[in-house]
Amino acid sequence: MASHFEDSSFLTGANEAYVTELYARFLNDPGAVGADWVEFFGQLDGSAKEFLREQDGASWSPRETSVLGCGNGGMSMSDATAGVAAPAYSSAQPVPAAAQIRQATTDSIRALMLIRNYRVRGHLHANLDPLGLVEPPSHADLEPATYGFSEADMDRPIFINYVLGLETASLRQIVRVLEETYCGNIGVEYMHIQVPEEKSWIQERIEGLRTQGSFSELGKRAILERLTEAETFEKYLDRKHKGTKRFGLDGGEAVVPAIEQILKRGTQLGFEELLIGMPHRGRLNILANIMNKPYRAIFSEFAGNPSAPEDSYGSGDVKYHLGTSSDREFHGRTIHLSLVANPSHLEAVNTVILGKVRAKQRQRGDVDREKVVGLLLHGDAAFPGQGIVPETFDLSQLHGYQTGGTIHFIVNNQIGFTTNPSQSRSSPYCSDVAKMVSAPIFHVNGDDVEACVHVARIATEYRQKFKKDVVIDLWCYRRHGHNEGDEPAFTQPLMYQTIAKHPTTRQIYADRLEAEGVIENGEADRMIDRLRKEMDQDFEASASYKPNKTDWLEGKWEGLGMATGEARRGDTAVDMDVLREIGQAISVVPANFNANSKIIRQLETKARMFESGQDIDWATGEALAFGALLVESTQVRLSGEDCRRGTFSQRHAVLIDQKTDEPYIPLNKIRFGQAPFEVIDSPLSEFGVLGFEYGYSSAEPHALVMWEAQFGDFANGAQVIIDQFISSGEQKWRRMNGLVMLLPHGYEGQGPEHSSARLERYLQLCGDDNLQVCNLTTPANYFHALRRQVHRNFRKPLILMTPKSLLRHKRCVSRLDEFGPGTTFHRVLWDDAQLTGGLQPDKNIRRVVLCAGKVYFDLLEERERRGIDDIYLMRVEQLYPLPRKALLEELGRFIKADVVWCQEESENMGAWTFIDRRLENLMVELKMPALRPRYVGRPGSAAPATGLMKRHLKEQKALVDEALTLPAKPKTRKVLRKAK
Ligand SMILES: Cc1ncc(C[n+]2csc(CCOP(=O)(O)OP(=O)(O)O)c2C)c(N)n1
Repeated sequence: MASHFEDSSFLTGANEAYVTELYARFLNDPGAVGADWVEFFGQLDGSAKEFLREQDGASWSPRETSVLGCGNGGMSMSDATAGVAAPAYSSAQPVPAAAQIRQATTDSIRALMLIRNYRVRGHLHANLDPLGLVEPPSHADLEPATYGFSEADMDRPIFINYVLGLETASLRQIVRVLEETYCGNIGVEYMHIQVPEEKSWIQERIEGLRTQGSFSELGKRAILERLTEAETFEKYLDRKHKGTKRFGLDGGEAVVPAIEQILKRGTQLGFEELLIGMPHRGRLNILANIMNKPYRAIFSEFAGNPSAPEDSYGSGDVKYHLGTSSDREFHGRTIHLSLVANPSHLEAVNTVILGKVRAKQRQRGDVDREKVVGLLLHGDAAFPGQGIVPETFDLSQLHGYQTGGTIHFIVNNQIGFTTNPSQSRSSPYCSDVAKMVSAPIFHVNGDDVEACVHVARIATEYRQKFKKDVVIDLWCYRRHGHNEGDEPAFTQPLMYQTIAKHPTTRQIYADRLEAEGVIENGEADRMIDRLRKEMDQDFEASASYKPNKTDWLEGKWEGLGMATGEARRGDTAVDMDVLREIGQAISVVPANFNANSKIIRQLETKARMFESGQDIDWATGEALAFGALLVESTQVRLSGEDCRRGTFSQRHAVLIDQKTDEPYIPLNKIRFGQAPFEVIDSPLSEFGVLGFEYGYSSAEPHALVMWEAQFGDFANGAQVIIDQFISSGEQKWRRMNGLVMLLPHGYEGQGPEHSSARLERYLQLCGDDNLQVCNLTTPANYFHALRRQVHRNFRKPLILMTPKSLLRHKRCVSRLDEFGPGTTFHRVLWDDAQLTGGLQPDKNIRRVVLCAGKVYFDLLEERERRGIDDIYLMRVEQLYPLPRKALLEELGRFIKADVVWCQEESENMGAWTFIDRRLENLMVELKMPALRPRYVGRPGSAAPATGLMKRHLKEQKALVDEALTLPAKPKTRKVLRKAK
């Protein structure tokens, strides 16, 4: 292979002298050379000077006229390597060091370059694939010839100044150490890390032990035992339930001892709680052998029995999605483990775990984020394939979301269902996406279980020391098909021929320990026999096994219960003096705070609201809800894109000093001892952030946790979290959740993409009392809706269509006393005009127009403009659960009226298809002659709204007009007779 040095090298000919001299200059004055040379030469530092001085007794000093020319200290490496700037060496000048110094120096430099490149790329030559099917690629940077070394040079001593622990060594020796360290069964990627301290920490850990773990005999036996448990469990299930789906770990058994190491080392380093998110692969094995779920419980589920008591509520879920928790003890310290339930959607659980970790860190006062830690297991196809993975990394170091680093563990079985790696990613490694946060990555051969345990230990220590994400990429294989009923030879015949002949990881390790004399002949088989007996006993016991409890209302959830009753108002009113106290906090800034002039005007307007007790707008109603919870010691957390200011510049929860950029958060200044208000501008992510807040909320039922979409339609980027967690989690996993989703919604001529939060989608998900879906019209009702989230003894997700133009609508306001004593949330709002005499009595009302949200104000204003007094506007503030009783009562007042459902959304969208039959049922029950509601709104359409303002206005006018236009009154008989 041609070396770069032969054609464009900067270490041959004149450039050799040039670099030699550059090095000498550096020794004399590091500032005299460019920064990249400094870094490079840094590795030769003080001792190298001595080395030079020792040569022939020469005391070297820089020449006045040198090969570098004058004042060329800033020469960069690339200048030199490009060969553009290096002046020719003048042989007429005296060379201060003899040719041998030059030789020795260039040898050192070239050897160091080789060493550096092994650190960067040695992993490419590592022996990672247990099946030996993946040929490590050859790479020129790892060939001595590339640096101008020939075979003849291999045994010449080279000074390398204790790099790799060697002072002077032959190249042959150096390469051997490098191969051992970087190209064994572990391949480490860490040279992309930007923080020198982290990089050198890993380097020391790797080079110190040459990437070999050192295990005591006891440790080795423990590893074998874990491995035996992992293998025997799968084999046992395979024997008892041949072909039944279990997504076995077979081929990746080393995962179990490696995780065991994370627990053990982690506990020593301060872990008190570990939250695990993982896919289906190997889940049952983790449940049994890491979480210590009794074998009998798992065997009972295999026999088709439920995982919870028979009479438990909910739909349940398949056994390889279920979560559990347990306590384990290591060295007298207890660690609480939670394996979180997850849906089939790979990787979707990632940020849910992060949110839970963050909430639990707060609960434990874990400010250093070292007691509660997240562990995420991944598949090699899912990790690069699913977009949630980079979103997860993106959250890892952000102030509002950081959890002190997640340990990522890729169970890299080199296949995804039937798809080969070459079809499932463009990157060389499945782990490459982790480089976006400069995470160190440990690739390891899953058949070298000690290497796996060793990297698990380094990864755990790295996480705990640097509080950052770290990745283990454990290369293994999948012994069976994607699930146990699948035939893998259909698609990967050669791979599976190799697998069929390949001994198990346990067998390989048992043989090794036997050869080492750690275990006796036959001892490994006895371990298996012992376990089989234990499993036989549990198998028998599983026939009568009855799960005796569900764990869903324990810990922080204690005291909460199932939702019952219809109105479920909660006690949400707040004393007037507390409201005023909050009002004061949110309408003034400290004297030394330089507020923006427009903000000052807004604050003055706010102050007037509280003085008059009138015209409380939406954002102020919201601030009152937050503030009242905070003074009641309830934590409030809101995150979403630009939500500190608010997409519509309405919230201003954080004010920025115009001279210093310092933030000021009024809601954190209500009173001493209040709970904290956390309001976070999220990264531009929906899936990841919504998952995070869902996770946070599921771990902390006593906080108000909210996610806000920039516009409601963007929430569809988080559809998996909505479908798989928010709407169905309680039924599938008996996990309640009180998350609030704030979704700006309303037809205001902003085009197809900013009008609809897709209300219809949420309504279609409603069933089993799983959600609350509201489209509110008053700040006071918004206030009560938010407060009731934490003021009742159950938790339900709240999906809120939130306003845009109504944020500044002069009629979308409430009085201060509507937040005060005696007030509550209303699921249906009646027509205020009737109270002020603007409407006929009930019996004369000819039409009831039911609606929700913003269209109410369009209808109200037009009705007033037209002076109509026999059309009643009834607002359905809560669409699900539909307030049946309240609607029966209210509609019952207008038996003879016709009923219109008016919406601004298209007929195939909005609430119509949801409410149509439900309203009809109510009307039938009330025996209303009109029998059915009539639809008034935009006709069905593909795009939610028009992009043309003129057309929007025309459409809006038409639907309001239709809703308010009554059929002509039937002519009386007398008139008819006259007409004849
Ligand atoms: C989001 C998503 N898409 C598709 C699937 C269907 N599916 C289940 S497992 C699997 C292959 C996963 O491969 P990998 O991540 O390598 O894990 P392995 O099963 O090999 O352990 C696929 C495509 C899924 N569960 N989730």
